[in-house]
Amino acid sequence: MKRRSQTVPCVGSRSIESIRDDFPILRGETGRGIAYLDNAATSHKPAVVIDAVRSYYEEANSNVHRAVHRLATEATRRYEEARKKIAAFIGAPSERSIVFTRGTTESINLVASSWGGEFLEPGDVVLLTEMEHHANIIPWQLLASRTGVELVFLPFDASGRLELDRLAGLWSDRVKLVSMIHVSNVFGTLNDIESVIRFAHDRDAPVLIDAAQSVPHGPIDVAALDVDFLAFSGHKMCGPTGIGVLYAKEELLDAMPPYMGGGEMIRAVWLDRAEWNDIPYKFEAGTPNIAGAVGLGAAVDYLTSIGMSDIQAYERDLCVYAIEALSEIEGVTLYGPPPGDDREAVVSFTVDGVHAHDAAQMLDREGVAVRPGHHCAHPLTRKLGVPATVRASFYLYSTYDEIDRLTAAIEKAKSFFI
Ligand code: C6P
Repeated sequence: MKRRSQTVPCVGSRSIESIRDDFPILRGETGRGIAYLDNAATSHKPAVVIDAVRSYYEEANSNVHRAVHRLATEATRRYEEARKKIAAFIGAPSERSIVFTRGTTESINLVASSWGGEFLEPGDVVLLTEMEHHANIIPWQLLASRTGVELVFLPFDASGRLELDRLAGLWSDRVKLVSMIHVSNVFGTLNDIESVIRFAHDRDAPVLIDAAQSVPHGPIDVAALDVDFLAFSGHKMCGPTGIGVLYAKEELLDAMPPYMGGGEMIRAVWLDRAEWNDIPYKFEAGTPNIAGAVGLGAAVDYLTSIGMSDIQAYERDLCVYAIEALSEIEGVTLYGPPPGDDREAVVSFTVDGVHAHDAAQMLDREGVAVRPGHHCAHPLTRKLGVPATVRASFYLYSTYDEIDRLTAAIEKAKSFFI
């Protein structure tokens, strides 16, 4: 019998059963039939989020910041209310620092294109790591090919941890920005961004954090971190798809040129020139994803009501249980650090003699949803020397029973293929 740290699993004061009841997809046939362990790809949505989106369309549908009629006023109120909630959720000193984007990918592209395009020169260096998601590689490659900026990569070691002791050796006064992942979407490693931010700031370089896999799963305080840019996605934290956030220090946003042009981002336009709107609107050209922002505001309320520290603690318990259970299966190789304070609940593994895609297909037949592949982190999996891994990732509604279903399904897949 494997260890379960709680007999009646709870997140804070809420039982998992009652939390699962908050999510319509988990209540019915789908929820009972499918052990959804693909939360790093996207999370399920609680009824309060679905209701907030529906209520917006049913009671307040209109465009924002434009008309004076009462629907437009109400739509604007809900949209801006969501911005305030998100600022409070991440400890931002002001909602002026919160730019709504489509997600982490767009947030990083915005910084690379606008800040990078304006402030970086040929020969300047952007320091990344080898465990980045493509969303934090490609925008910089595109910038490098346009401007002659160079990219330098901090390596990770065999345990899936960054080799932070090599940071000083890779540093030069040409490094003008560090852009790095907070929690690896393949290894689950929780990187020590506090040290990196201190190190970079001591050398006058700002830091961008890809927080796609951290903001949904634990507390974060951008002011305490003194981070310069932080990017995350709504859909991984109980919010709708197509909405995300770029947090940036106000002085950086003020100094940056617009990323896209169009309505909303201007104060005045002449035929030959224009003046930009204040931040954050300067970066929100066109009609925004109003319903998405409202839904994300509701998601933030929901997560806050459960408690981010409690969510993190519960997920870490699940992670310990999953890693223990998986490591008992012969032929399973696990990647990433052992459970601990620098490890979140994303577990990647391979099964000897079974391709990750075949394993994931077999698991699906058993009602277990995982993700196989390179997880949009090609350089990482290439360095591991595997074409693909199977990844199980957890959230606040995941259960020990789902992990038992995962291990049973792996045993079945092994007996089918080997
Ligand atoms: N990772 C995964 O299955 P978007 O697609 O913009 O919402 O998020 C991109 C992104 C950026 N950084 C990290 C660390 C991520 O994990 C992701 C999304 C998903 O791992 C889909 S590829």
